[in-house]
Amino acid sequence: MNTNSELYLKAIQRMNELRFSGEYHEDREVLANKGFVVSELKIDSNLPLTPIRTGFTKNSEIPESAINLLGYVCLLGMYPVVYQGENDGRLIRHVVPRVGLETQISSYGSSLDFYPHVDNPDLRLRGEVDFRSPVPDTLSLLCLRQQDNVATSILKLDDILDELSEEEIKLLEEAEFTVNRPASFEKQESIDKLPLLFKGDDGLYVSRFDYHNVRASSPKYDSVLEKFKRASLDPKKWVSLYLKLGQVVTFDNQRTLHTRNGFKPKFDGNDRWLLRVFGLFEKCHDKYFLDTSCKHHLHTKI
Ligand SMILES: O=C(O)CCC(=O)C(=O)O
Ligand SMILES: [Fe+2]
Repeated sequence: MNTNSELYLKAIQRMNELRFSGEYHEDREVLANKGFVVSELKIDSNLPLTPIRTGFTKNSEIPESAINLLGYVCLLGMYPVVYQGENDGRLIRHVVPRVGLETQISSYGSSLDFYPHVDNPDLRLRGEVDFRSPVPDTLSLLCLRQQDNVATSILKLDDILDELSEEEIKLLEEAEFTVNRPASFEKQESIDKLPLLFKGDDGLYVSRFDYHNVRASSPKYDSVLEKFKRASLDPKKWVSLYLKLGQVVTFDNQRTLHTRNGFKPKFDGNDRWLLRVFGLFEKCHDKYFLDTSCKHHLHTKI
């Protein structure tokens, strides 16, 4: 059995223990209503040093944290996944400042602001119909170590759309935008002719906005994209979370945007360290898995 499947089995067991603790009863509803939810999980008391060079620590070195996070994601009703070309196929991503990647705009970067974005925005949004794998429905970030003044901020998509006219929203629904694959992917590619917004059958919008990685295909769409970008930087729309040790935030990746401000890494092994897991509201069809040996690893063909 591969590492992801082993971890998932343990997580399912842990999910039941967490459920019967009664602590997390309302979390699923809060996530659905607010777009994000913050909770607390038990983490390992003896943590190894933050992996600033490799960006990787074995699950066996952080067993409580890894299993509690996965168990909690399952408790929220999510199916954990990872994407081809990212994170070596492992479900848990270590969000740490890595030596040499200070200026990278990714979960391994540090010194630059990571502006509002949706993770993996080049894939298929909820409700869209095509062959691509689904954009993650949720992200969960569990804090193992924190540094002063580093916030993960969440913005609601609807708060941005409130500032746009109907005509402007229509322009963003047209397939006239190019999305670059984020820096965390091994291969840098881009995909053309995508809409930035999609309206679901429930009347709610989802987005693939990524401040650093989208551009308009022609000048006709430039000004609305600029307006969206400006609105996304309005601090009044941001809920800034200074996650404490053991706190976990889960947010709807398509109905919100998230950001992280720049910070100075210490590179002494006590640097900021979050664990990240992507979730889908439903397990997807086998055809999206890279191969049948791991039913968590999605292909990212575009
Ligand atoms: O470091 C954070 O708080 C967020 C990082 C992030 O955007 C990500 O890992 O997708
Ligand atoms: Fe992100």
